[in-house]
Amino acid sequence: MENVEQKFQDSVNAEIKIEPRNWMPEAYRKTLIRQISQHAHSEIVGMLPEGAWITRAPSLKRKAILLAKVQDEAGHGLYLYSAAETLGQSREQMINDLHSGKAKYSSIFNYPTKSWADIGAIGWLVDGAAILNQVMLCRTSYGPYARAMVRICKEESFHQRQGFDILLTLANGTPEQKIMCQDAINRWWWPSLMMFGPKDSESSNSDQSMKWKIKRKSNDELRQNFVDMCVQQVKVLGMNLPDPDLKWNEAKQQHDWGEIDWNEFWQVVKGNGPCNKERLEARRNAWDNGAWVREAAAAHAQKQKDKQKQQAA
Ligand code: BYC
Repeated sequence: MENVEQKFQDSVNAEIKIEPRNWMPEAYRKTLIRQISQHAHSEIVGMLPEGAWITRAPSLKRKAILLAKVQDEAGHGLYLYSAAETLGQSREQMINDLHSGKAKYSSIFNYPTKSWADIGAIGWLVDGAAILNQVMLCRTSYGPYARAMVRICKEESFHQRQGFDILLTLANGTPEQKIMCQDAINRWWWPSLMMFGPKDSESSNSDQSMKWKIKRKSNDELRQNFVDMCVQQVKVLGMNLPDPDLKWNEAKQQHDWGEIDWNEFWQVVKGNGPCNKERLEARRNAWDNGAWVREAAAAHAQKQKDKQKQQAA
């Protein structure tokens, strides 16, 4: 046993991708199923806050772009569920775990989208945070997850730019539009920092995930990269980040920033955020209302199979 485990770790250390047919420690399989399925759930639940603005987008062009973006998120969810299935977890089990509240999804999607500017802030900040985290995952040690992330990252880059473009338009607009823009940045800034997960010192999975090269950069490292990036980009918007403690640290060559409200983060993760109940209810309803589609697809597949059998006979 020790031998196979050592061989596995040697492959990981040598940057050889682990594939579904390869031996892997049970705990590696489990942590991947946990992370990939939670990632998939985040993509699917993440369609809801933005989906709420498809009917209210300010122009036909903005509506078409938003529609495409939300459809992209559905696609990301599907690639990720497929990647998790290669580890032996059924799609049904993953969905059940989401609906029962057993599986987590990103805390960020439990906040409401109150104005059109929120769609810009989600694109710029939420997709921006997601990209930093996901670019690292393109090199994650499990082959199917890494390959899914390559395509996802390309699409996320477009998402981030469309969000920034929405905010830039508002930032150059009327006084009311400028206020809307700043208000959305104020509300989405801190929850975006929370997306990277707890501080490294509180991150229960990080040590092992770094050893297995599932994670390549720690939660705090990525959060730092994000803050440094946003400080530059917000200048282009002519807006402010809502943190009086944000300042350049010459010695570190990085920015320092204020304390995240970790109590809020854990409350949201535990199901007590502003929209947790609404989000899960929407997902459960979508699943129930889509039952006839799944039944029809299964009946069609069976019919095709029977036809092929008849032809072969
Ligand atoms: N929210 O030990 P840690 C998108 C949990 S979607 C909720 O650091 P890990 C998009 C964590 O699961 C992008 N829970 O964990 C879609 C763990 O609990 P469990 C979503 C969180 O896994 C639509 C516990 O806290 N991205 O881009 O090493 C529209 C301790 O944490 C959160 C991904 O899913 C959180 N924010 O690191 C627009 C990326 N943070 O599971 C955009 C893939 C932590 O032990 N995931 N927890 O019960 C990852 O990279 C890692 O799982 C994380 C956390 C960095 C998130």
